[in-house]
This record gives sequence, C-alpha cells and structure tokens, in this order.
Amino acid sequence: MIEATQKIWHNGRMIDWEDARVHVCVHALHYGTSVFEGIRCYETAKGPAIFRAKEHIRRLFDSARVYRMNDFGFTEEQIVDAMRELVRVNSLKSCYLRPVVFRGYGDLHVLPFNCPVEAYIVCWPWGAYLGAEALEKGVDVCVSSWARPAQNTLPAAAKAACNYMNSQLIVMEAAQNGYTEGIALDSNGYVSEGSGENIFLVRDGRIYTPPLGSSVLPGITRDTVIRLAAECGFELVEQLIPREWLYMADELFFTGTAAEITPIRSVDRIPVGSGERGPVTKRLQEAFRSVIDSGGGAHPEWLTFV
Ligand code: PPE
Repeated sequence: MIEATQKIWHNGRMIDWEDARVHVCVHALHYGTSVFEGIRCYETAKGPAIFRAKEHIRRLFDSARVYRMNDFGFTEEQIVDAMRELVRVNSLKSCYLRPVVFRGYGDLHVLPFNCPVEAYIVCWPWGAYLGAEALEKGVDVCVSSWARPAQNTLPAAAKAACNYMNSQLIVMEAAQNGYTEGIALDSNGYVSEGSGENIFLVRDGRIYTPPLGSSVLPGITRDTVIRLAAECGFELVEQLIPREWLYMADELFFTGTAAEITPIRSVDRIPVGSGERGPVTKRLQEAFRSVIDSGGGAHPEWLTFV
C-alpha cells in the first residue's frame, strides 16, 4: 500500500493528502489522458536531493506537449521548485515523487479540449522496486508475449499513462508465470525494454542497449548509465538487439528510477552468464551510488537539493 504523506501539490497550492480527489467523469479516467513522471529524492551526505529533477520535468513537458497538455500555467522551473517545496513540507529525507498532468472534468468526448488540464505532485516513501535483494542477487525475467507499441501508434518517448496498459499486460503475464518482470520486444521483434525499465546487455566487456527507435522510453537512468559507462572506460553501443542475444549475454541489467540498476540473473529460466551479478553491472552500480551518497561527486548538476 502507498504510504500517505501530509501534503500534495495541486495547481500551485499545497492540499491535504485526503483532499486530492477527482470526479469519476474526469477525462483521464475514461481515455487515459495523463502524463507523469517518477523521480527519486535521495538522502545524501549534503541533505535530501532530487535526482536529475530538471531532466525529468523536461520529459514531463515533452510528454504533455505531444498530447497538447503543456499549457497548464506553470514553467518547468516552477514544477522543479514545487517538488522541492513538497519534499520539505512533508519533512521527508528520501522519497519517490510523482508529478502527474491530466485532463480533468469537462466533456466526455474523445476530443479533449473542453477538459481542463490539472497538475498534481505526490510524494511518498518508496524502497527497492524489484525486491530488497534484487540489487545484489538479480531478478528472474521472461520475454513477454506482448510487444511494445509500434512506431506511430502510441508514442513510446512520451511517458503517458496509456502506455502503462501495455506495461501491465507485460508484467501481469510475467508475474503469473512466476517471473519478477517481463522484457518486451518491439514490433519488429528486437529487444525493447521491461514494463518499467530500460535494458542493457554486456558481452565481452562491451555494453549494448536498444536505440530509442526500438519503442523505448528515453530513460533518465538510461542516460545516466550511458554517461557513467563512458567515464568508467566502457565501450557502449546503442543498436538493435536480437532476442537471442539475451540468452548469450555475459550480463544483463535493468535501469529505471524505481529499479535503479538491477541485475537480471535469468531470462526464460536460462541463467545469464554465471547467474550472479557481473563485474560491469557492479561497477556501474557503484559509480551511480557514489554520485548519490557523496551528494553529487563528479556530477553536482544531477542533484537538486530540497
Ligand atoms: N521504461 C519504462 C517503460 C519505464 O516505465 C521507465 C520508468 C523506464 C523505462 C526508465 O526510465 P527512468 O525512470 O527515466 O530511468 N518507470 C517508472 C515507473 C515505475 C512504476 O512502477 O510506476 C520509474 O522507474 O519510476
């Protein structure tokens, strides 16, 4: 269950958790008209800091722009400031932040223009996403029978609620078959991403990840890992990944705000490499942690202190 906090930000005002309610006729509930973000605020050596706040909020506005919802009366800077204030008023050291922008109460027609755009930011404490042990031991996953949406159907680069109906098909199938997560292919059969994570593969010391054209969300953690990999001296290639490479990889890992960097230890019951977290995955996890724990390290621009 979500752990309630005291305040939620709504259209520029702090309201009580219990008062953040909507009518059953809001457009978003019927037609999926919602875009959102998932952001972590970490406890660091220099105090609570929101990880890559600007990049997440830029993506929120990008997503909103695609669905013609970006003129809701606030700038990107104002939303970043609102997140800082929200963490402060809720007196949290670390949490997950969920800005959500959606079409509210008005008409119930598919054409949404008569429905006002509402913006909320919620935050609450959140631990490890794929289980407490996952960051060290890894997770068991399957290749999903569901594909990610094809190009020019539902835009994968927009973090829209409707995309998560597809994610739910992927993760429900995986869970009911005893796996932690599913890896979806794109409509051409190449590896795309997990239901809520980007994916990376390691073979002979070189790192691979699917290109953005493979129906993947342009993950902020994906970008973080691409940069850290270069700084650690790893070669990294963005290229189409055939399904069978998943079974030949030395290492596989997921990236995401919630999942952070989570090793994958088997795919379709075939062990990945030795079946344990590999050295490249571990090295990248350490590089990631050191930025956060130190309060910025080599990347002070990635942290927004609350
Ligand atoms: N792909 C998908 C489909 C996705 O949902 C996420 C984040 C990512 C990739 C990684 O993106 P980023 O967080 O920017 O590195 N998934 C979010 C939602 C998870 C949820 O359960 O809700 C998240 O990790 O916050």
